[in-house]
Amino acid sequence: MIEQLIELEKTALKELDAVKDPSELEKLRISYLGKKGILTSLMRKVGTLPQEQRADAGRVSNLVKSNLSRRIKEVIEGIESLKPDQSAFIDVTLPGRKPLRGHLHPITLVIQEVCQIFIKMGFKIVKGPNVELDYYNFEALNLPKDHPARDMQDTFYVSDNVVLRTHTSPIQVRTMESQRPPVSIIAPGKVYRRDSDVSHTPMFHQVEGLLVDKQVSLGDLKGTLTSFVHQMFGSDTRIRFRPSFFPFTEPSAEVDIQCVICGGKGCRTCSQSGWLEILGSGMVDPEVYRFVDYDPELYSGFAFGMGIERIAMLKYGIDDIQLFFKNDMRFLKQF
Ligand code: 2NL
Repeated sequence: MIEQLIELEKTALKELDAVKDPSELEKLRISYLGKKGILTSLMRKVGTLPQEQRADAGRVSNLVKSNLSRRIKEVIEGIESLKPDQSAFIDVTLPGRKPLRGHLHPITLVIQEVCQIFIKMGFKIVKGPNVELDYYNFEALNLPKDHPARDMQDTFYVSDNVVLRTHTSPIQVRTMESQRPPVSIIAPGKVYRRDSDVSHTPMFHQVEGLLVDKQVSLGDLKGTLTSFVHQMFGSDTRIRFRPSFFPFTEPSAEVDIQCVICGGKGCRTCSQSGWLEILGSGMVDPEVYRFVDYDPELYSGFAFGMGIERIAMLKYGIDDIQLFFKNDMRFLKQF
């Protein structure tokens, strides 16, 4: 019996030394010290031994049991003391964490797309200040101080003579002021109007264009804008020029495209008309040339302007302008 116990202790200690994780250790503990464990069974037999062997066998078996229990406790502590260390190991074979990749805002994407079409036609991109002199925003565009189109309602005034630009036209006035024709420029950027409801935001984006040279005609305007519309909305998009009025162009025309939602049949988006207005345009009013010192007898030109949010909504079938300004990733992620 005693030899058996000593042998058992030897094997158990050896096995305990080889244990690597807590579940393996628990299995080993049960196999020796559990209710049906090897040591437990052996200890039960101590009582059946002859009187003279019983005391020694009892003492040795208790010793083996306490040795094994102590060793098991040590092994547990050993495994646990390894844990914090393990976090310091880096498995270099694991795949790396995918970095979150952002992308451009849909409005930026549409501005870039519009600009790219005009760049291919030879236009140059020009930028200008968002805070603008009244002179460049209104006066030089044939909008004198008492003109109804510069209604206080619509303009953010910084001071008497300074405004947040209500369109990007002042960029073009500044360009004409600083260079002689030929001029062919595209002016993209933020514009500001005191307007805020379901379909208006106080800041939105515009792209305007201007081309001035000798002998520029309404035909050039029509050809340029038709080409733009066909590249932007598809070459089979029907288009119409509808007479209109702007203080800085004469004659003026608004450009409509066949409704992209219903294909011209009439729906809610196009108010049953089958047409959607996408931009305003016209031949630059000779009055504007006076302010930039161009000779209206020598030069003529066309200009146009479009709201980018509107273009983006029509192109992508978005029915709520507020979505562009909420920064909801579920919306933005789609572009
Ligand atoms: C619209 C209409 C337009 C222009 C903008 C312009 C600029 C200069 C001279 C003459 Cl410097 N015109 N710009 C002309 C016609 C229409 O915009 O509906 N914009 C959203």
